Amino acid sequence: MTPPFPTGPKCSMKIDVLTLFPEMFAGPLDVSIVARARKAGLLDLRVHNLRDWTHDRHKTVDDRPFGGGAGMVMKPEPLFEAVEALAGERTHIVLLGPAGRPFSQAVARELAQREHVVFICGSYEGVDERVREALADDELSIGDYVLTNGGLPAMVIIDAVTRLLPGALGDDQSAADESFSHGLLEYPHYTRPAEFRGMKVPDVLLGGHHAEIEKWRASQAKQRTAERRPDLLNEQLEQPRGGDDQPPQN
Ligand code: 4G0
Repeated sequence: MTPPFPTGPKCSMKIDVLTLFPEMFAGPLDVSIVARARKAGLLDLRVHNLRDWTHDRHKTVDDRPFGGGAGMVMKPEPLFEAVEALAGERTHIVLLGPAGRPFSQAVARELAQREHVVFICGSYEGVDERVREALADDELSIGDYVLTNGGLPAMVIIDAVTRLLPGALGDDQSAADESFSHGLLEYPHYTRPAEFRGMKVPDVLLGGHHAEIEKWRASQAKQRTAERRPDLLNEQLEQPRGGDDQPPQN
């Protein structure tokens, strides 16, 4: 799925995706901020069919597990050949799987610093362990649930990373991002009308007293986080936030 526009060397990030279902990727990555980042040359995203690196008539990508058991396992050969064709010296290779390191905003910031990332979207019951051992630099999970393949996790991560690329968001939007990077949930937002079906916008927001508004928003964010995600408050004490997390060395 190469983009219908030229992608030059001025791209700040290149992403290659290896998947058995490249059709999945049309849609989410062709709208909104990700589409705009691609058109602007900030992101060079290429989705590849793993079957392009098979050699047999049936384009075989999986096989029965040694030792027996249900399900199929993805063969190492197509994955190794694909990665060897796509990767350079400075490529970061990420496997998507439920046993991976938990994905988070901090991990998104980490990935956004890379110049080239290859995502391997596993399917079936998993991939041959030698892919994890000798090919992948990292394994990521988007949450504690099992999906039919790694395509949706790859798209989730690409979305989260793309909006962090310099120039991907408008000035209004990048300012709005800051509250989450402080590690709290967002404060409540309102727009016109000031009263809708009997529901009123809090008076403090209508007064135009900037310092009062900031105080109210901070207290709302803290209260909301305490009620809904007390774990985030603990995390703030244990490891103070900041966009300066260091990426692990390959
Ligand atoms: C089982 C990621 C299933 C093993 C992928 C991949 C959920 C997630 C799959 C693998 C996935 C997640 C070892 C690559 C594919 N499901 N939670 N399904 N391996 O991020």
